[in-house]
Amino acid sequence: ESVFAALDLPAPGSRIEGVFDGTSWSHGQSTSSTLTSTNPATGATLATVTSATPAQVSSVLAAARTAQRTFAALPAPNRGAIMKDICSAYIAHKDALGALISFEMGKVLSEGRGEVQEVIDVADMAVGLSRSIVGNVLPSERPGHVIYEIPNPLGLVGVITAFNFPVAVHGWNFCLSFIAGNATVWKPSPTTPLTAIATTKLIVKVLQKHGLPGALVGLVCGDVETGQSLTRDDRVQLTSFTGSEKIGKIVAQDVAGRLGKILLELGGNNAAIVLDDADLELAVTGVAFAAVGTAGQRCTTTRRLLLQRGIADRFCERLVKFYQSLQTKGLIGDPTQSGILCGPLHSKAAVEKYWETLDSIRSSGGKVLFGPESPSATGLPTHLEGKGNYVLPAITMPSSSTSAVFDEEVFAPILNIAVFDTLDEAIALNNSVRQGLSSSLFTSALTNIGAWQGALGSDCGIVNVNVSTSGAEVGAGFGGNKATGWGRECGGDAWKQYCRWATSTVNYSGKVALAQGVTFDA
Ligand code: UN1
Repeated sequence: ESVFAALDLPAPGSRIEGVFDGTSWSHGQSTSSTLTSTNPATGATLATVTSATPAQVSSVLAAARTAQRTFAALPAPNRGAIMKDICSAYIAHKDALGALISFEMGKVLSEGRGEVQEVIDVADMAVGLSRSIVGNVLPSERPGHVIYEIPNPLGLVGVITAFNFPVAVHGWNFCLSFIAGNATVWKPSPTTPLTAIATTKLIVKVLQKHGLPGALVGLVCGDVETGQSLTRDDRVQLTSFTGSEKIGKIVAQDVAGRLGKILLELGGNNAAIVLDDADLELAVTGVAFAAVGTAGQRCTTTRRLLLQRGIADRFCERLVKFYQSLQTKGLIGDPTQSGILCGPLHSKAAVEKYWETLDSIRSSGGKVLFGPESPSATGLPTHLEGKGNYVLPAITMPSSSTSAVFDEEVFAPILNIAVFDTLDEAIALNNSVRQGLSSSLFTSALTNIGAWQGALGSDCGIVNVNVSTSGAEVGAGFGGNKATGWGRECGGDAWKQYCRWATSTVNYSGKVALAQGVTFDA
């Protein structure tokens, strides 16, 4: 209750409007279609939320477009000054918003707060960038000419986010897009609408304080129909989509069909490689955090563990011990209680997928090194039996390193192990899947690092050394290659995608001069 009140949300269990066009919530209409926000730890309904019809999406876009035209004229450093206040609003509400994420998504409290911190970091970076979104001045081959590359605002950015990072992924896009001079329209995951509503309200309050229209941050809660109304609309210049490969393909086709710009952040199927010479203690902790953290529901979760033969048995033993301690120390449980390391899965469907995956590993000749014996012997503490979407994190050894289970991203805490002999073999295994988001090499020999980072090394967007596949900071570009979608968000050059670049050649000479030595004299 107090978390809801701190975020200006009505009491738990209420019906809430999930459409915001800048002036009113729900645009004065009530739709019949609603979403349900459910607490994955208890199954309790947190809210029912109205979703946006295609007509409502269209009017939210129209309002955003009008608002953006005025906003674009505001100098970037002034946009940054507003972002500074938005950053302060995130800071002031870090605990409440972190707790709401924990209630609605199911991640543990420290990760919920960490997610808000990630937004604070990116907002902070955006404030700085607002004084340095830099263009280029290039030499012209023609005397008395100069070439400029100028970053202008793009216009409207559609941001479609997933349930697993219900605030951070929006923040990555919104903060950069905002200081670049754009309006955003956000379609959050249909299962985490409350977090999106609370976040939008926070931002709108700051905009209003500065006399800016709330329509700069439109919100359209909803499911597939709502999303497609956004992705198929020509007014949306850039569509940023985070989610599954399956839906990503549909979004990509919709956006390509109208020749729009797209930024895709799809599945990961991330491997950690541990070499014989690695610091095993460091590697065990790194692997365990990335495999069990967020109950295995990050795009960056370690799903494949590749062990060099010399340490394979020892490493498995240590890792199993760590997993056992989660059980014996009572670290699996209610995510909103402090000290818990592993909360429930977000949905019942994910729980089913978890059981199916363990079943298929066993029935294809693989072993479960740590995990439940069967759905009737879950290995969970008795107080969690039959409650929420809890599962015991599992470690498996599939029958072979080419087993089909290694090809798919299963959004659950299941870590599958393969053993290899040489680093080349490990890199080949790392690169053998469709996805290419994150990867880690644990080694103490400097000479291995070049092979890992270089031309014939890991083909992922994130290529870490002695650092987990998950838990990236915001300063560098974040994203993957291949079926992960090639997108880059957050730091690095990611901000450039939110700009409409103008290449402008200016002639100061008063004389006609053509490039490439072409003459055109009549
Ligand atoms: C995601 O799982 O969609 O690197 C994002 C990480 C976080 C972001 C994960 N900073 O694990």
